[in-house]
Amino acid sequence: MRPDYAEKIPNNVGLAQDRRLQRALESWQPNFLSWWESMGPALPTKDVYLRTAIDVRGDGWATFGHVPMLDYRWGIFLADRAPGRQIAFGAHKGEPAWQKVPGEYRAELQRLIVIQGDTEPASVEQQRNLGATAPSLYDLRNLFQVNVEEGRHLWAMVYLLHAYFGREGREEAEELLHRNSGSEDSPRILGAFNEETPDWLSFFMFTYFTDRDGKYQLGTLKESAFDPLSRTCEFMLKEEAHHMMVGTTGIDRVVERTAQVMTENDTDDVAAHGAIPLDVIQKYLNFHYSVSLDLFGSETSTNVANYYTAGLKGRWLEERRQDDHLLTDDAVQVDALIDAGDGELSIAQTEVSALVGLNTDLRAQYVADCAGGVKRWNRILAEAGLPQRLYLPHVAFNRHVGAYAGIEASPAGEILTTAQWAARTAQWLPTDTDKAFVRSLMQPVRERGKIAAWVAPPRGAPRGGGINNQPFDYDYVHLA
Ligand code: BYC
Repeated sequence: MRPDYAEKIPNNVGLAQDRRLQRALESWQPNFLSWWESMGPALPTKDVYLRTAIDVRGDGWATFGHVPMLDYRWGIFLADRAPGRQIAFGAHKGEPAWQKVPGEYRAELQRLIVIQGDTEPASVEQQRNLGATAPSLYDLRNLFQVNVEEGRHLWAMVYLLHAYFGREGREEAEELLHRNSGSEDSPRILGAFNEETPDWLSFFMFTYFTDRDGKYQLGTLKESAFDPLSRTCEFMLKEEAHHMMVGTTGIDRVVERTAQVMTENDTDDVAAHGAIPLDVIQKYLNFHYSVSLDLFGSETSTNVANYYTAGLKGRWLEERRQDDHLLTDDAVQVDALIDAGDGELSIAQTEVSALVGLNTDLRAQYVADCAGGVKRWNRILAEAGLPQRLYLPHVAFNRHVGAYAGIEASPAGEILTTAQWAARTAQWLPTDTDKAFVRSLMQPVRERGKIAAWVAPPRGAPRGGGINNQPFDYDYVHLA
């Protein structure tokens, strides 16, 4: 299906042929726009150099131009249908993928789509005030690109709810605009999406660690037997790559600037020179990594086993796995807290059925990917001739979901008493002083080609290094 871009809601799902659905979505649209105005980016702008998806093929998914943000064409785009697609795993393996929702899986599928949908507007809300302190117009533009695409990802889930889940789906779509990040009365569903993103170091950490959970969760939903969900997630993943880039290169640039100031001044204490000390970067990393690990659920989960067996949620790169894709006879080792019998708890592993261990399987892929970032940042330190290194804390550190939720552990993985934790937590997690210091550095820079002192410009600046082959000093954002 070729996209219809002339319509009120751009789409490649043939919305014009389904008047009822079209009317329902068109009546949700003004609610979305008023949510965007009240909860989306707070900084007033005239227009922003944005990528808009107008097609899923060729270059159509990345059409660049200056657009007023409220006129951004949020649309519904599914990747092309793979003719004859078969279910790749679980009890329905080998059967044709579903074009409709089977009655027996309706509740579970709806829940997965609602949880996914809930994270998208949550992240926009968390990032609402960052525009005021952007370190450059280039970064400001990237923030807004991430925001509009998270808005589009909300549309993607709302389309599924409206098109396939009837009245309940429409009610859930309304709720997605009513819950709010950090709200006392109606918070967002998952923990990490109720945390604050008050500064740009947090933003880069969030787009590195939390968006990366999104990448892996979308990867498992792309395997879904429910074909419209699979095709939606496939296209979302394409856009998600830019969000990963913002996080990865954002932290690169913070580390690079810190390393530069350390070597120029022959000191670790770069705060006095307007850069972010490595130990503060490590504390932010510790926080965002541990909070994002919580997003994978418990190490063992009957929910995930049921999702897999039913064909609703697969594994990362399911079709490349060399096994029976049923997993009924397999076992895996998962992290656990073991009581040796003397009341002494220890961090160890235990064997469970592969099906109930699937959250651990996905988390393991994620952890390996995160280690790639740390390697990059350590290469930057090594190239600057510095001996210090960043690291990923132990999976038991600062956890609120899963096997280690009930204990305190150090980043090295030693179990601590409550008193030991209280005495040392300030060494490992950002303190109010750290946060206030980082916030004090966040002075906006709004001149073309200029950048704040705490972060390096992107590689290739000022002539290159920008978006869509534009230079770093391009006029990415026109402020109001
Ligand atoms: N916070 O059986 P368990 C993204 C609940 S990010 C609060 O271990 P399960 C994005 C859980 O719901 C990706 N509650 O969990 C990134 C369950 O409740 P019920 C978002 C939590 O079900 C950046 C109970 O605890 N997408 O796209 O195996 C920017 C027992 O849990 C949490 C998805 O997550 C938590 N952290 O797995 C923008 C995919 N963790 O059922 C976007 C859809 C667990 O007993 N979601 N609980 O009432 C899922 O696949 C699963 O629901 C989860 C949890 C992986 C989240």
